[in-house]
Amino acid sequence: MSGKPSFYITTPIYYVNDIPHIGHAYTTLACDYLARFKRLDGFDVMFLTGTDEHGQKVEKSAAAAGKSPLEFCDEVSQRFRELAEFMNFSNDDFIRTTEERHKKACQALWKRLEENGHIYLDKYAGWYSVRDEAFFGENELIEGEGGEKLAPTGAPIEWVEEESYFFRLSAFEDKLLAFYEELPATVLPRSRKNEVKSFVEGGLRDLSVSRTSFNWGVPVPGNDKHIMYVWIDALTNYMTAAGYPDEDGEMYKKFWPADIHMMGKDILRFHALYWPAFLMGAGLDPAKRVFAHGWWTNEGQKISKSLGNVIDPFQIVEEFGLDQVRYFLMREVPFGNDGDFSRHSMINRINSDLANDLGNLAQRSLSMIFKNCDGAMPSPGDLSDADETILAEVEALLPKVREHIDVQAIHKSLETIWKVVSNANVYFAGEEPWALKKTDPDRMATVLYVTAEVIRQIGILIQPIMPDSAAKLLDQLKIPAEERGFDQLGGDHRLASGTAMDKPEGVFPRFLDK
Ligand code: ME8
Repeated sequence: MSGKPSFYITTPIYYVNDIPHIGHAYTTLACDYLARFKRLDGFDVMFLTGTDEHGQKVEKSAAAAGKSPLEFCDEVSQRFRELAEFMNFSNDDFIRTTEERHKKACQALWKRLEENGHIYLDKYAGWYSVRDEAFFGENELIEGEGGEKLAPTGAPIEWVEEESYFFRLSAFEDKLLAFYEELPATVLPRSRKNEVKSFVEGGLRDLSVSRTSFNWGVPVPGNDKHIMYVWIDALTNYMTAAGYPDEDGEMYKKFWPADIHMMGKDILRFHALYWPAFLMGAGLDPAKRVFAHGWWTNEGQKISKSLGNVIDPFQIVEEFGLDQVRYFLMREVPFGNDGDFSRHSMINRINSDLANDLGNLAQRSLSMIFKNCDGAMPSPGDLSDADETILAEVEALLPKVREHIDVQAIHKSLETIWKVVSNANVYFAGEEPWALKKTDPDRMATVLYVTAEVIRQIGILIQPIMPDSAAKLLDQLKIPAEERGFDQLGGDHRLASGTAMDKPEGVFPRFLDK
């Protein structure tokens, strides 16, 4: 293992009762962006995603498809793996809760909770929603159109009465409230933290953590009539992948506690409340941060299978291009807020930020170098104030971008970079290198060199969001693979003059709507 600092980031593990859609792609993309950023910034990164394969919901979906649960899980889990490859996600591991390593971790955690006196056997009588895989109190229910009782999410519920193990969640109120205040930002965005805090302050009831009415799950150690509640099983995946229960192992020592659990706001309570309580109960450290991002709608409507408006990530990438979709999803909506997917805004982003701003700047300056500087990177003469200013701006980017990354303000990290792209366009247009060609070729060479150097640094900085396009830009500038890390940013690593260039090709085409 290297002596680099570590960074462990996780996505939720997705249910296999549904094929992947834009919402799943969004969460994993956000993690991919952060993971790639950290790797380039010198961290030893572990980025985990995977599938949540146990529970009643999956068992029912498999039966409806006429398949055995495992057969069904194999197929859908594979679709999530394909999505990860297709979207160029750089996950280091892909976990499935049906794996043996995971069963081992779940049972070890359970035993620890039991040994520590946090689990007891009793009887559960109450409401359960299979769709949410969650229990609800009478006071949380809402009324459906026909007057029927529904879960707060609108999901149908059933009355459950069975013997069940319970986790003493009620004993963790004070510890949880202290934990939220212990680190500067255990739960982000801040509004979400307040939401979780008020829920805890309202009082916690013990949590039913086993079921006897179905089989598809991890058996409770010592009493295999009971299957573990699917959320205790699912949440443990984050530890399994870090090598738990081998607490002395290199992996565990390096990566636990995780730095960020990323998810949508729908499952915040499980991550910011149950999960830290389980871990505290087992005497283990909770993750340092839980980040709950917002919810995507489609052209203003809730995305749902029944409305038939589910956005297929495979299809939009086919249509708009991979890096274009990656950029749009991370740039369009303040990360943490809800967002709306519309073709109109997608096309706008592609054509303005990518084709016009960055694409044109790169294509125009590199073409001029190829045509007018003997096909090689020119040598700059003395730098003017305007040259120094734009170079200083690009060289000051990393700490600013890093600050946004540290609080997962993903949109701001991109906005900050694009502000410099936009200023570089103003610089380029103002210097008019095409006019200097005749009047002052040396000055033209300097302007082109400075612009190319700005593009080099922008190219390095945008690798996390658009890995393929950034690689094309850096290839055109002849930057070797080992000189693309963030340690190459700044004034000490400027472009070597005299390097032979190829005829550049546009990296960001305009999107022409049919
Ligand atoms: O909840 N907008 O799995 P899941 C944004 N297995 N994000 C969305 C979205 C939308 N419209 N729809 C889905 C589960 N997501 C459990 C998790 S973790 C230990 C167990 C994303 O397949 C978002 O990240 O229902 C949300 O939290 C997740 O998919 C839910 O995935």
